[in-house]
Amino acid sequence: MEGNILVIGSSGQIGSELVMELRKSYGNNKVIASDITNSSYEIMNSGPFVILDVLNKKDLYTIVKNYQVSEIYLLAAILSANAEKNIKYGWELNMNSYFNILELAKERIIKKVFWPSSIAVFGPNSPKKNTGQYAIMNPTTVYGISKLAGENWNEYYYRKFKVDIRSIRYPGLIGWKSKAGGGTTDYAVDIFHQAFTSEKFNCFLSHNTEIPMMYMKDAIRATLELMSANYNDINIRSSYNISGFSFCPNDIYSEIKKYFPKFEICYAPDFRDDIAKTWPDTIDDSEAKLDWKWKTEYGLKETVKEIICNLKPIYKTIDNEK
Ligand code: NAD
Ligand code: AKB
Repeated sequence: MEGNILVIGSSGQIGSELVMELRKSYGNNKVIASDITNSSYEIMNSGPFVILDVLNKKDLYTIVKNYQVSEIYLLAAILSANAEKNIKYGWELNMNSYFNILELAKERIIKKVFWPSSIAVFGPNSPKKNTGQYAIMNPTTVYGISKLAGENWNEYYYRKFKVDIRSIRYPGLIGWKSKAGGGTTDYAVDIFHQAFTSEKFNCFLSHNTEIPMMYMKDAIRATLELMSANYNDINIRSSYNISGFSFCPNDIYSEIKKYFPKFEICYAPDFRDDIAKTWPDTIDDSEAKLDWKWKTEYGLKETVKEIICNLKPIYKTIDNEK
């Protein structure tokens, strides 16, 4: 690769894992991590890291120029539940940040863009089962509206300015490297930490609210595969559906309970349950399979096992330090 890669939002759930995988593939010094807050020790000590507010266009242009950036992964955003609490800022961050990047690409200062969309683009009128790539999309949240608008801008900038934009509609992602906050699907991340630290988990979704989800490792692999796919194989520029596995809170709780027999759950559904109920139960990802040979590897059982395995030594060290 001629230039370098800039990841914006490297301290978040996806950024924490994506930066390290990109550094493995392209070399530590070729991947510049950035966020408004410090990233993990691992990220900050294995390659370049800069503090960057993506809404500050001048700083963004300076960093792109100084580090000879040719590819940007834009991960900075406010997730669904938090955006509902501050709709103006939700729109401003999720949209204006993206225009700053799209303009850089239009001016040919950068060559390639990754921008993540979400299953939040779907809404109450979308089919619930096997929701297809081109299903009706009528999102009810400011987050979903911003993602759908972003998808339309992807198409526009690709068609009008030939910008090489690639995008995935991620399902809810479950990782173990960073804690979650601000999303509707975040309960499925938090439940693991509660299993280690407390005997009870208060779930903000109903026991039977089903949502499409995916293990973070699969999501990172999908991102790298899409970004390295041949230009001519990418037939969808808005954003690709991808599917992992679907479950409701009771399913993941039952799987975790196998490892923590005393672990209890109680349900107190709030506004996030209303949001989740407008999203699909399951996703059809035929186009991703066809165009860039996408294939999920992890199911619920394997995900739970691997996350518990990874968190065990971390919580053991914390316990020993107490
Ligand atoms: P996150 O909330 O964990 O991380 C976002 C990061 O952006 C944070 O580290 C935050 O400090 C940073 N940030 C916020 N404002 C910023 C600014 N002005 N400038 C620079 N950085 C800023 O989010 P995530 O889960 O890592 O998600 C990343 C992207 O993927 C988002 O666009 C999100 O909508 C999308 N996505 C995530 C999921 C999921 O389940 N995690 C699912 C679908 C789509
Ligand atoms: C959220 O819950 O907001 C995200 C998403 C599915 O986009 N995890």
